[in-house]
Amino acid sequence: MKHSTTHGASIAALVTAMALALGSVTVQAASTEHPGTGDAEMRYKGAPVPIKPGEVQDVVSPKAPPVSEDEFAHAKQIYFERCAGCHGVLRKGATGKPLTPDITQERGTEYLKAFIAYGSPAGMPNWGTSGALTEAEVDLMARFLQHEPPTPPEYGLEDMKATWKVIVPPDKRPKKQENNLNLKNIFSVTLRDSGQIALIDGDSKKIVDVIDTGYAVHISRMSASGRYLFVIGRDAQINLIDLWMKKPANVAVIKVGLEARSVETSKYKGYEDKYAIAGTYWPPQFVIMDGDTLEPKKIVSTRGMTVDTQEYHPEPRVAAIVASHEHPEFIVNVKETGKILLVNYKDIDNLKMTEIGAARFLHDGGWDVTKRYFITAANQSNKIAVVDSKDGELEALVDVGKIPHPGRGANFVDVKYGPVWATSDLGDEQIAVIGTDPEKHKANAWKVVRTLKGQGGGSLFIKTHPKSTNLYVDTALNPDEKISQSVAVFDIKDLDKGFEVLPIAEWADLGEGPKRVVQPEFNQPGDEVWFSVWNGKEQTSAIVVVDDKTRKLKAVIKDKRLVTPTGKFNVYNTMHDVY
Ligand code: DHE
Repeated sequence: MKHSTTHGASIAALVTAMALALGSVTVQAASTEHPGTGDAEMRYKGAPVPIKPGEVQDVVSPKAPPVSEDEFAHAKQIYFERCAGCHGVLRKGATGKPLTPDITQERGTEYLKAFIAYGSPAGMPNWGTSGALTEAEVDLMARFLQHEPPTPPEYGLEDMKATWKVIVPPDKRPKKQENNLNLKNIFSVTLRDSGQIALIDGDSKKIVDVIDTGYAVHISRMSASGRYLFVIGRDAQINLIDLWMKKPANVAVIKVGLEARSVETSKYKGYEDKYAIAGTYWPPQFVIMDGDTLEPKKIVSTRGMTVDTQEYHPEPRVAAIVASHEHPEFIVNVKETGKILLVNYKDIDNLKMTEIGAARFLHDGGWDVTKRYFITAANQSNKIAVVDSKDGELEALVDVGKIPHPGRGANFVDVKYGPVWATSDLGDEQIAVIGTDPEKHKANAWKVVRTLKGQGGGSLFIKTHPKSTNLYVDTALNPDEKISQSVAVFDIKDLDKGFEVLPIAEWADLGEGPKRVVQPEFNQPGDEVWFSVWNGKEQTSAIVVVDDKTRKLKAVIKDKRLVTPTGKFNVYNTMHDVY
């Protein structure tokens, strides 16, 4: 995108004034495309929302400037593609500022036009001067934003059931594993832009199968027994894949909303494979389903009051969900309200829920090594929340660097401080190492015992394995190609030594493209670590396998079918929460 050099002094002053008026957000390494917003954050949050403009109901506000029917349709499209990821579908504000009509009507059309066109140092992209929106579109958006936000439809049991399909009923499925695969070492690989997953054999590194799933697949999770694989797309489609079949395939499918990111299955003793749960971004709710058919059983809304100001939020999205090992419970992160719900599935008709107040913008997280404590990022609050899943209470809120983003985090034993869990950050180069053993290392528990310095900001995932002495940190969204295309590896036995850089994308030898290196994932024996080299849809991507002991290249998996690989989920490690 080009940058305009024609900012008039008066416009610049206006933009600065507007930035102050609308409040300010944390400023990281400023992007050249979008002044004020870190490149990494822009790339991460700016993804289109998969809600179709035709699905939402228009609400015209008499006090707002006129917008024709055609214009409304166009504005909705732009809003869902460009704005909703940050400002929220209902414009109540998420990582971007609130844009409800009470605020926008007061500002008026000219003010909003300048804001949209030029952006702000507080984080708003310069949609007009970058050429992303035309002058007419900027004018349209300035008028559109003064109307009530169009509301996408709700999505209840009937809607879910209308999409639900049991392709192979449980009684027609195999009674035992009917293939010769070493299932424990299979990887389910997200093929983000082809709406598929690839099953890759960790032993032979061969693609076993490519299976159609939802749009822009996000994550895979395993049932407790290791038989069923659950895959969820951004479009809230869940695919249930039976790994016991001669050729693993979809056995059930359902759409649980309009937009989603998380799925999990019951893991408590006696409930293995019994239930599944999925959380949606829209509508803001979660649904408990049968584990072997995906039949939706119970839907619970997450709308409610925020943890701090205790104001109503109409759109608190469901982020990470984990299955408790201490009780028959799911642990559900509610992003905008900053609450963590312990949802007891023992009796779903008389559902018991414990609401734990943590901090706003809960995102991703994972278990400590004992699987008693759930450790999760409240990313825009720059905090890590710790939940004691045994006693059902908040154990600690720990201050860390800018926008922590652990994935599921990394557990290891620090030579000086005992058992620890670590997260890297999206917004800076820090890696926070947090003590996790309140029994034998009480003084260190839930404190940042060390802060390591990685290659830079833009980190999404960090990983190690109980058998490894290496800690891998990606920097997939760093604006510097050298950094986004490589990973840092620390020696757990000597963290003070600093890191070594592994040039993963260079090893893949792919030719053109962004080639972001993302999400380290170990194989089942814990002697190899796999990285995705995430290229454009039309470009060649790959998976690079590194020998963990020697840190040397072991294999490059290249195949026409590997379109935009991102997340990789080893069956055994995902089943047993090993990370
Ligand atoms: Fe993710 C996990 C949400 C962008 C790859 N992502 C998650 C989880 C959430 C989430 C809530 C935790 C699920 C759980 O544990 O139950 N991700 C979001 C977003 O809202 C966001 C910021 C924007 C969007 O439009 O989706 C987003 N995520 C991305 C990407 O751009 C990534 C890098 C590439 C991609 O595939 O889209 C990406 N997210 C991942 C991966 C995980 C994930 C690989 C699982 C990591 C793990 O090890 O468990």
